[in-house]
Amino acid sequence: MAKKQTTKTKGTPASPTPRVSVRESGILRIGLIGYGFMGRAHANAIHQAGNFFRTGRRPVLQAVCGRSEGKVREFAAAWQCPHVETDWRRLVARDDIDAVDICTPNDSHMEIALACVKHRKMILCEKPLALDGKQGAAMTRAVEKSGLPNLVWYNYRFLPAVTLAKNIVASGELGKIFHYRANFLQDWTISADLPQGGTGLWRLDAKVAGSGVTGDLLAHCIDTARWINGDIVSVGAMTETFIKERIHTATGTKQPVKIDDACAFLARFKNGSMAVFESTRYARGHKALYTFEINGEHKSLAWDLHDLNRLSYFDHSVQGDRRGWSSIHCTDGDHPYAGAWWVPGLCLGYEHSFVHGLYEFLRSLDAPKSPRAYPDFRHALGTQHVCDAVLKSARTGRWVTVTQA
Ligand code: SOE
Repeated sequence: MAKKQTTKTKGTPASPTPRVSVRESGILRIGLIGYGFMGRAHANAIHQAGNFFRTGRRPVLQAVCGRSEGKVREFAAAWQCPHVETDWRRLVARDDIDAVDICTPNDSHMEIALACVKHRKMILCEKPLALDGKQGAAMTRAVEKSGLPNLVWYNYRFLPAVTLAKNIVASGELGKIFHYRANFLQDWTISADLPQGGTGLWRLDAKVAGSGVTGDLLAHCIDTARWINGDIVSVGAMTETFIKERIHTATGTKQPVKIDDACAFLARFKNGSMAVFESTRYARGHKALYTFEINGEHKSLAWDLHDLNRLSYFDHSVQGDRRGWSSIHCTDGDHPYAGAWWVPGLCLGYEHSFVHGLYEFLRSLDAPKSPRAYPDFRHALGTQHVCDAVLKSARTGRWVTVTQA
């Protein structure tokens, strides 16, 4: 079936043209640290990226590291990974690794990233960048000084409908932007019996996670918002911790819960628009409902993770009784990334966002001076600063000016 030509949108770095074939001249050997839910999402991206997108380097999963030898061997067998380590320091030091993919809980990102710099490895780091802006700044300084390519896995921006929203806003079609609003709603921590700490539940332990929904979920919304609508300059926030004590898996005793279970904040963008953000793990019925909407002078856009292939679009210039919201099914050959996959009309899913993120990273290795479509450490540091400002505002009850990265 004939595919449409890829259209280029003015001023955007992110309109991928995967069918332009670049000669494959090498491989990128990736060492993955951590093999949980995110480890699987990343391993899948490493497997798929080279088959669907041609760049100068084909990614391969060269080694995987985890503390439990049995489990890590099982993971390596499932993902056809030839080498296994049980100490991340050994993985980072390996000569047969070009890039390290950090898929561990947040409190270890900094130490591992600094070791990667020491061993001259490129870094792909799971979000959020660090526990806070102070750590994030140290990591960003080190990686930038080293000149090593670096990415942080804010994956949602790589979904075709989200990239299309970015491209439409960058073209200026919306006119002046008035409003940005985003939600990320879940319900998995409502039970008071759920412990904190340990595999899967480290997200409830502030020492390991840094924060609750702010760093885990709102960070995604903030990354997308800053990418599409520019810098956030000030925030006014409130947070709540609904369950004050939970058993800690390490001690078996009840300990105070120090993460934010829910957070809502108002924000002002540099471009003059205003925003409302909300996230909670207590929205009964919602498992992972990420939505955003942007209202401009001429047009509005809206997106919903539960219907991730669609971008809703309102164009005020349409006259008379045909004026209304339309729904763009972003699966055609000229939608971002879609032309590299199936025939028009067939859907992509959550996992493709990681494949596309890795593709953008590989593409930028071929053209290091071109603008990047992926979040690097500096962009993720900007997001971290917004998270810090949100938490400070909630603590003090005052508006906070955001430190710019
Ligand atoms: C938390 O439940 C979580 O898995 C986040 O950690 C991810 O970043 C998000 O994409 C989905 O929800």
